Amino acid sequence: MGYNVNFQYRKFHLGDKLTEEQVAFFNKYGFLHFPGVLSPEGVKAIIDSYYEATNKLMAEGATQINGVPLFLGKDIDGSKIIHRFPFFSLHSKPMHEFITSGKLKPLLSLLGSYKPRIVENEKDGVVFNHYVNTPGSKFKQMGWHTDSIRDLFYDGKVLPMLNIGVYLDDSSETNGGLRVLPGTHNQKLFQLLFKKAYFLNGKADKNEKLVVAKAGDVVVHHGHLWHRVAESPYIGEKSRRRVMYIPAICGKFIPKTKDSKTKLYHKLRPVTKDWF
Ligand SMILES: O=C(O)CCC(=O)C(=O)O
Ligand SMILES: [Fe+2]
Repeated sequence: MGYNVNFQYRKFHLGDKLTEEQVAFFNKYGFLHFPGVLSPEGVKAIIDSYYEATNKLMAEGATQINGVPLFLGKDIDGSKIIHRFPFFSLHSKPMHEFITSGKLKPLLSLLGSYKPRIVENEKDGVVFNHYVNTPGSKFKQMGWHTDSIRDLFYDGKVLPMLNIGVYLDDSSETNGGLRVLPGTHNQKLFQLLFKKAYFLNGKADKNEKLVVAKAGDVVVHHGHLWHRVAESPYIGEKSRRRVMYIPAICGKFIPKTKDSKTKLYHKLRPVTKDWF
C-alpha cells in the first residue's frame, strides 16, 4: 500500500516557523499534531458562536450556505443541530479572528514550492463538523476517504492541499476519533482513487493510527492522506465530537457567494451509501 508501518506517534509545538523535523515528519507521514494552539477561552468562544449561528440559521429556515447544503440533525435534547456547517468562519467572529491571527500561517510552508492559501469563501470554506450519537443524529462517523478525492468529484482536478483540523472537544476512541493511514499521501493518483479496496466504508485497517487530541489542538493533514472517523461506541453526551477543518488550497481563486449553485456532487451525496 505504500504506507509506513514503522510509525511512532509524535506531537509538536507550533511556533512562528516550522522546524526541519516537523517538515520531515509531515513529508513522511502526511500529518502533524500541535497541542494547545487554542486556549480554553478561545475554544469556548468558538463553540458559543456555533450555537448562536445555528439558532439564527435554523430560525431563518436555512438549508444551505453559498450553495452547499447544511447537514441537519437532532441533538440529545431534540434541538436541531448542524452536523456539517460549511463556511463557518463567515458566521463566527472568533473563528474568523483566529484564522486571520497569523497563528496558522507557518503551516502554509508544508507544501514546498506550492503556495497554498487559507480559504474562507471558496470550496466549502471552513467546515464545522459536529458528531453525536442520538436517535435523531445523522452524523455519527465518516468512512475512509482522502479530501483530494472529494476535490476531484467537486472540481474535476486534484491539486495539493492541506486540511487544518481544529479540535473543540477532546477526541479519542471514546467519541469516534480520527484514524489516519500514515504515509498514504505519497501515493500516485491511481492509488489515490482506487487502491483502497473498501473506499467509502468505515472498517478498521490494521495500519490505521488513532489521533488522540485535546480541545484546542490543531492537527493538519495532507489532502491525499487516507483517513476516517469511527463511530463512537457510546450514545449521548459521551459521543459528542466537534472539530473544524480549515482548507489551505492552491489554484485559481473561485469565491462562492449566496448565488452560487449547488454542485452535482452535493446533490448526489444523499444517495451514496456513506458520507464523505
Ligand atoms: O472529523 C474529522 O476529524 C475528519 C473530518 C473529515 O475527514 C472531513 O471533513 O473531511
Ligand atoms: Fe476528510
